[in-house]
Parts: sequence; C-alpha cells; structure tokens
Amino acid sequence: MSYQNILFQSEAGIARITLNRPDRLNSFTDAMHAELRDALSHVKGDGSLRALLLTGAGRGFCAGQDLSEREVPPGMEPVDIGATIERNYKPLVLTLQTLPMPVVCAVNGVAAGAGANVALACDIIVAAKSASFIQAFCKIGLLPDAGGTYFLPRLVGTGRAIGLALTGDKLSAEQAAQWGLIWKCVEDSELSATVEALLQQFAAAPTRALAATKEALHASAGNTLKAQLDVERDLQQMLGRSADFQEGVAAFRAKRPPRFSGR
Ligand code: T3D
Repeated sequence: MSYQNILFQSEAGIARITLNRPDRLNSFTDAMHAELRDALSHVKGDGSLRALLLTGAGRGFCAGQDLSEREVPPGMEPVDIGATIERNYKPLVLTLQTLPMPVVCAVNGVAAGAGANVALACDIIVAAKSASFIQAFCKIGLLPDAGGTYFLPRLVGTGRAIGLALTGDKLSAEQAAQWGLIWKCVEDSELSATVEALLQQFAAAPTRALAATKEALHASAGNTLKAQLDVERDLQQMLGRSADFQEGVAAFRAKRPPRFSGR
C-alpha cells in the first residue's frame, strides 16, 4: 500500500510513523486510518522491530477527527460515528497499547480531540514546550473518545480529568508533565534529540521484558493485588527463559555492558 496521509519508515529496529496532513493539523480521515492500520500491521509482523515512534508533520501533532468528514447536508443522515470508532479509533488505540515494544509519542504541537487521546495511548509521551493537549470534544457536542475517559482519570485523577473534559481548556505541555499526563516536556529545539535517544535506548533493550512490563502495568488497572502477583509470576517465568535474561545475567557477572538481542 502506498501512503498519502502518513510517512512510514523502518530501519535498524525502529519504526517511525508521521501523521502527514500538516495543512489540516494532521487530523484523522478514513484514508489516514486505513494507512495507519496497514503500517501498524507491518510493525506487528516485523520481528526485527524493537521500538515505534509516532509524531506529526508541521506545527501540530493531530487535531483529532477531520470534521469536514462529519458535515452532512441538511436532511441527510449523520455519519454513524459509533461505526467509525469501532472501525478506526478502537483498533488504533488497542494496537498502540498492546504492541510488544515501547511506543514513543513525540508531541510536536497541538494534540486535540482524538489526537490528544491517541497520544495518551502511547507508552512514553514527550512533548515540545509549545505543544498542548485539548479535550476538544465538549466544544462540538461529543464526549472524549479514543480512550480519553479511560486514560485521563488514571493518569491525572478524576478531578483533573473532569475539568479537562468538561471545559475543553488547553493544557500546556509543561502543565501536562507536571500533572503526570505525559513523561516529559522539553524545549522545542530538544524534542527530536530527546526522542531519538529514547528510541536508540529501546532499540538496544530487552524488548520482551519491556513488552511484558507494558502488559503487566496495563493489566494492573483491573486487577486485585493477588491477581496482579499472578500476572507478574507468569510473565516473569516466561522472561526467565529468554535469551536476554541469560545475557543480562552473564553481562552483570562479567562486569560488561549487555548486548540484548530482543529475544
Ligand atoms: O467522528 C468520529 O469518528 C468520532 C471521533 C471523534 C474524535 C474527535 O477527535 S472529535 C474532535 C475533533 N477535533 C476538534 O474538534 C478540534 C478542532 N480544531 C481546533 O479546535 C483547532 O484547530 C485547534 C485548537 C486544534 C488548533 O487551533 P489553531 O488556531 O492553532 O489552528 P486552526 O487555524 O484552527 O487550524 C489550522 C487549519 O486546520 C484550519 O484550516 P484553514 O482555516 O487554514 O483552512 C482548520 O480548519 C484545520 N483544522 C484543524 N482541526 C481540524 C481542521 N480541519 C478539519 N478537522 C479538524 N479537526
């Protein structure tokens, strides 16, 4: 499939997806979703990949759903957005959360509506100081989707989640970092170097251990302590048989840096 709405590259263990409709602040269209699905299925199927980057082209990260696709002439049936969520947003969010590798999101500018919440579905979110997060849904008569009602209260607590969702106020990247919504806010000029260093770190990391860590942390939201201890036991048992665990132990014993293969 050739891509018109995203850029996709994969090299040296790192896949990079750039949302690429800068004149529309990279808002999502059906066509962009189809391309994202295709690119992410390549990422899932390529065993050599050990980290994924998601970012946006131009001055924005993503302004959510392209609203020009939601305008209907008077008298016509509105678009069934339950169906578009099922087809587009739900698989996108679930895929980003469950990919067996770290997903780094470089928020280069405004992230609004589903654009903000797709960023929150990633594992490590680094935002440029000039970026912002806007739960824009209430301004157009919708509720936060793309996982917003799940991620927000878990990341910043119910009080702040409700405030963000009911006002649609812009949250600066600095405040987002202070509130724990994202991993880090950096100077605009430092965004790409910061993200690149993370990607290189992850591309040389014990990938299965990082994937299992994601899985366990996400499972904990719905688990009792006892159930979570079982999750940890089972995943650790699997990791205990991995080549990377053997390498980690051998490198520690030999007082040398480990050379993880991701297996
Ligand atoms: O429908 C379903 O399937 C359900 C799922 C829904 C998910 C959602 O995401 S709903 C929420 C949709 N998003 C929004 O409501 C945000 C709309 N955009 C904005 O509020 C503002 O653009 C921003 C606050 C994000 C940025 O403001 P600003 O002043 O920096 O930029 P701008 O001038 O508004 O936007 C630049 C251009 O991008 C502009 O086009 P123009 O005038 O230069 O030709 C603007 O119309 C366009 N644009 C921005 N966001 C969207 C968009 N075009 C279509 N859809 C957009 N979402």
